[in-house]
Amino acid sequence: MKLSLTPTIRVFLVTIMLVTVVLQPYSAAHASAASLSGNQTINASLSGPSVQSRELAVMPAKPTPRPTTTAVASPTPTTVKATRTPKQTATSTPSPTLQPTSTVEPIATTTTPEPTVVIEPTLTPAPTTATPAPTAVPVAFATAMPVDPASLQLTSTLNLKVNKTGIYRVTYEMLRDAGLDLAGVAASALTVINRDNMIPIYVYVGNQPESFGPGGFIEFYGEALDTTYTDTNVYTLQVSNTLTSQIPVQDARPDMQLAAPTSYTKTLRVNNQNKFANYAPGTEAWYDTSMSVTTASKSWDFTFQINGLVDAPAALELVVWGVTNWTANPDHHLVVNINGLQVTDQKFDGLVAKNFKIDLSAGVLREGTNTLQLTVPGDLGTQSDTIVLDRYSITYQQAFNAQNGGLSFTSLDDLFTVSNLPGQNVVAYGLRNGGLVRLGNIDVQPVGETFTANFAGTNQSDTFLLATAETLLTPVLEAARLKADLTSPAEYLVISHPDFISGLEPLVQARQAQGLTVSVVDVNDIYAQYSYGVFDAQAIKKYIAYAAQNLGTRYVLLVGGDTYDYRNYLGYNSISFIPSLYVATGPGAKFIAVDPLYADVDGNYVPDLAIGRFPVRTNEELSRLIGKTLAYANKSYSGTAVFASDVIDGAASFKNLSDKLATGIPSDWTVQSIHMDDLGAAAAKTQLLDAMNRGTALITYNGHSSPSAWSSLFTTSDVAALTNAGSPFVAVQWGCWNTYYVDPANDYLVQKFLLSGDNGAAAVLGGTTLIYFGSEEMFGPLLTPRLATPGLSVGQALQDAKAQLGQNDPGLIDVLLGWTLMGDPALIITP
Ligand SMILES: [Ca+2]
Ligand SMILES: [Ca+2]
Ligand SMILES: [Ca+2]
Repeated sequence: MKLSLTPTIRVFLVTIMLVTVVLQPYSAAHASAASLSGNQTINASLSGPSVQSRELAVMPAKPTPRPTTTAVASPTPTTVKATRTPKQTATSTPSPTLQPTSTVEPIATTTTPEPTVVIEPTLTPAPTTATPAPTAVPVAFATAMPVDPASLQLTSTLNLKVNKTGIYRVTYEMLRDAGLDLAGVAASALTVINRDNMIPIYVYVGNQPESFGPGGFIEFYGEALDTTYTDTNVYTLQVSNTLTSQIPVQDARPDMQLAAPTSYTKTLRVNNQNKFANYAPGTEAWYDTSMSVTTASKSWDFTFQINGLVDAPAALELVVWGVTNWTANPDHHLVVNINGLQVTDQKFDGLVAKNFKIDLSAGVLREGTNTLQLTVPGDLGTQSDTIVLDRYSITYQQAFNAQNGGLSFTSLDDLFTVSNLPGQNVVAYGLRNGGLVRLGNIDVQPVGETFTANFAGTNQSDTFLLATAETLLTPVLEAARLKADLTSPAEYLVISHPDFISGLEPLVQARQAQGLTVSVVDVNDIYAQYSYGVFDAQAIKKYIAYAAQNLGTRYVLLVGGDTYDYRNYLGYNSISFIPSLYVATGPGAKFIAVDPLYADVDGNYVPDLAIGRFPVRTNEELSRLIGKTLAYANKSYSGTAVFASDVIDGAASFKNLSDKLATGIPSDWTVQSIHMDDLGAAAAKTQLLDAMNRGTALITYNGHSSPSAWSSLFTTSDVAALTNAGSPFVAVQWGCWNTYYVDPANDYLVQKFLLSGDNGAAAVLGGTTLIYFGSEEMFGPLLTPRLATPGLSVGQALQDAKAQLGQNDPGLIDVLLGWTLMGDPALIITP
């Protein structure tokens, strides 16, 4: 069986070992003791089953195990480097090499992130008797309205952070304990703001009827986010001079002569985010389970619970990805059973996301535990069949019985009866087109040990949210940030996680001494002003665009490491100090971290500023990297370069490309060529290590690579043996994945070169994705001479080379965005 490839694209495969890696106790470098900022609250309650085995991000590369790892060999193909003509087409996908090849069993970290302030709710009796007198006629639903900034008293502000959607209650006492005592404030002056809109709130003033105080509370409808970066939305409580948006109370006194419906249509959604796949063909990179067979059928069971099933026709929606991509069509065969009954049999082709909607007859679903079984028969004659379960949902008829203290449903009727409520203080809201009413005069009756609530519907299809007062959601309270001045001139703009700001001083002084205006900005101030306090990489992009247009910014340095596991699905507690933007760089690389996109101000995928990152996680790492950056400026070995290359691979001669790039170096430099084709692996490695150790300004490599190795020439474990302390080099890596920096559990070449000691590199350039040989043939000759140009910074050299490349080849996203700088963009290779 041959891989499906278009004639213009050649993909080189090598066989690597499947390694089962047992990590050492979680590296301090990843789960640093550094405090989590308020914007990086980690959701401790992960939904779904705990992750038993964890895979690395799918990378067509060979991970290098840490020193104490044990490896279990099993051959698996993987893509290391592809050659192609410069223009990509969407039809080539180097699968089945996309299949995950490694599993990582992390040792649980003992580092527990500092929690943000969580205020335990004070149980407050619900105002079932204190509800304002009901009106007999329906009231208008209250909706959000733009806020008038002049009406706000900014001295009294508190952030209310929510990560679930529903009705929230925050009490006077919780606010007081968080530092905001609102005793005596008129209810009408309390304002909750989200994204520059006043949202409607319900205020119960408490024991004194005149103004807010003890026993009082505020209720609001909080909506969680669901982005790559966070589930946490930020609302701000402020005191306003003008009347604010109050939620009206609707008389919901039930007419018990009417008949209440017995069920509503419920959709149970199961989206376990167990593993990350950067090749994912769907809309997001996280999936539930990868299912792979060769020629023998295999089945996977997924169980889900239904409590309160009303037997009726139902539906299953299944989102799966075809992964393997052979010349055969179809590549995939999937049989779906529910509770032992086959409900569909599907065949499909290629690397693709499929959304199957399957009707289920009455009787298929059961009360209690149900089993979705997915079977991959492996009977298509292909070498293997890999299908990924991304998510599924079940839509069925559900009785009106509360679970976990409440119930939310959408239905149309004039009377509703909700049973199984754990308390008698029932709070209920109606939601229509984003507008809210609070329901008054609900009839609550004890039934055995639980309670049943009866209330009038509206005969419109409204959403109702019921909960007992004790089970209402509680926001996390946090002092709102004062507005920082982010308008200082910043030719050299540093965007830093707060942990590292004080440690940046030596670098700031050095750049100021060059005559650059320097501004160091706390990334949390950027979130506060550009994303309403929400943790979002887009805020950083917006601010950089502002700085480019208004602050004279030419250089951007991001200070802080990153992880692709922003929402801690894997439970490693890895921290994103500065998040990354993600983009598709090719047909098999869909979710790729790319800092250069931050520097693209006009949206054409060509960077407009010089940008680099210090991927540090501790102040010790920052200190080392600044030390090397400044030492490199004073190096005694300027004008020295090494051009090393991998063995030839078919039509891809890395030696030839290396020699071609070396012609871009000025003739007064000392250039050493180290070609594996000429020397063999062992001698080449010896010469390379010698060159690194004696002090060489520029070390370039051409060839197959991974996050942890340059072919067999150099690996992460070789860095520790380098003896070039005080004589760092700049590494320029032509190959795939060698600059990958967002793994949540492993340090790779980037971190080893830059951060592990006083040896290694002062800056690293290369790919964070699968890079095409043809792209590098175009880009390499543009970049190399610029790196050697006297006085031209490495960041400027990259920007200029990409600008020139983009004029003729704007589609080469793999290098325009996937080729990055880890280090100071103002670093100069040749003074
Ligand atoms: Ca998913
Ligand atoms: Ca196929
Ligand atoms: Ca641009």
